[in-house]
Amino acid sequence: MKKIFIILLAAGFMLSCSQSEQAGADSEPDNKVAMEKPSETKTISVGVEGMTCQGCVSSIETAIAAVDGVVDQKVNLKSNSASITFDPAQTDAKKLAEVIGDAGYTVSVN
Ligand SMILES: [Cu+2]
Repeated sequence: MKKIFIILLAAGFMLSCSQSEQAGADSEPDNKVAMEKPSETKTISVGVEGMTCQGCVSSIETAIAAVDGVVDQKVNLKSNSASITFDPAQTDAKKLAEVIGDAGYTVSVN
């Protein structure tokens, strides 16, 4: 347990070093706020009917990826399902189901 604490201390020290180096290096605009990952994400699993090939998977993936707040997704052709991780502050299951529906597939909530 002591060992872990020391490693954490060392890591924290290195982190603060690199941060101060960066701050002194230049004055580029700070885009960190926009790049920040949501603090809380939600993962849903839905059934998707109508997929027949990998092309269908790609169309659904593209449609889902275009939705603001989507962090991760897995569309599975074999199990006719999709697992989507998103920021609940930016989107919700209803919106995602709509997007999949608009792409031409039928969503059934598991
Ligand atoms: Cu297809």
